[in-house]
Amino acid sequence: MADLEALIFDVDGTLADTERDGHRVAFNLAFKEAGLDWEWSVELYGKLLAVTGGKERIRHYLADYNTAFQGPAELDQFIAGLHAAKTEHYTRMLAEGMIPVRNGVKRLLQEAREQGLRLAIATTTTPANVSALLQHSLDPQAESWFEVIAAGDIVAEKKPAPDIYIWAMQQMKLQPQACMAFEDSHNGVQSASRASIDTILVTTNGYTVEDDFTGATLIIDQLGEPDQPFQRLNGSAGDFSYTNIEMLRALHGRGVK
Ligand code: XBP
Ligand code: MG
Repeated sequence: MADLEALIFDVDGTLADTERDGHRVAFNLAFKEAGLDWEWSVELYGKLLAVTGGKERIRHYLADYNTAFQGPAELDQFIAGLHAAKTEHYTRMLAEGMIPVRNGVKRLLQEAREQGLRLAIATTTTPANVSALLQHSLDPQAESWFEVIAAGDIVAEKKPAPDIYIWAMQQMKLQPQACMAFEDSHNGVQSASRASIDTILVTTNGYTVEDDFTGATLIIDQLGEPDQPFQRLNGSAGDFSYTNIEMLRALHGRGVK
C-alpha cells in the first residue's frame, strides 16, 4: 500500500451539517422571494437529496414532485436564477455564523497540517458556499489550508459520478492509493469509490444514516473528540475512540483490526 499523502473532504454533511437547516432553508427563501408557493419540508428535502447539485435538485423536484408547475420557456435560466438567489441566502447565513463545523473537524485538519498531509476538497456544492463555510465556520484563513478546492460545475457530472475526485487528484498529481476520502452519503461514497479511492471514512448525519455505504472502510456517527467518542456503525476502528491521524494511517494501511 502506498503511504497516505492526502485527505480529500466532502463538504455538505461532512465538514458541517448544512442540508436541513442551511441549504433547505435557503432554497425556501429563494422560492418565496420569487413568488413561488414551493415549500421544501424537512421530509421532502430528504427525498430530494437523492439528486446532488442545487440546480439539478430543483429540476428533479419539478419532474417528480411538482409536475403541475408551468415553467417559463427558458427553464434553465429560470432555475439558474433561483439557484443564484439561494446561494446568496445560504452564504449570508454562513456569514452570520449559523452553521458550525462538525465535531472533530477543526482538530483533525489542524493535526493533518502539522503532520504534513496534503488537503483537498471534492464537493458538489457551489464554490462560493465552500469559501463561505471555510471562512466563517472554520477559520478566516481556512481556504489556504486546502491545496485544491474542487467544487460545483467544474466537472460536467456531479456525484455519484467520480469526476470531482478524479479532477482533484489530477490537480494534485496523486494516485488514489495515496488518498483517503471523507464522506457522509451514498452518492459521495459512490463517487470516491468509482474514482478508485479505497479508503473512505463516513461520518453519518440525520439524512444519511440509513444510506447504503457499500465501498466505505469505516462508518461512524462523527469524527469525535477525546472527550466525545464516536459511535461505530460499521467497519473496524480498532481501539480508537476518536479520529486522529494515527487512526487514519492505520485505516489506510488496513492496520486497524
Ligand atoms: C452536496 C450537494 C449540494 C448541496 C447544495 O452534495 O448535493 O447540491 O446540497 O449546494 P455533496 P448547491 O455533499 O455530496 O457534495 O445548491 O450549491 O448545489
Ligand atoms: Mg456530502
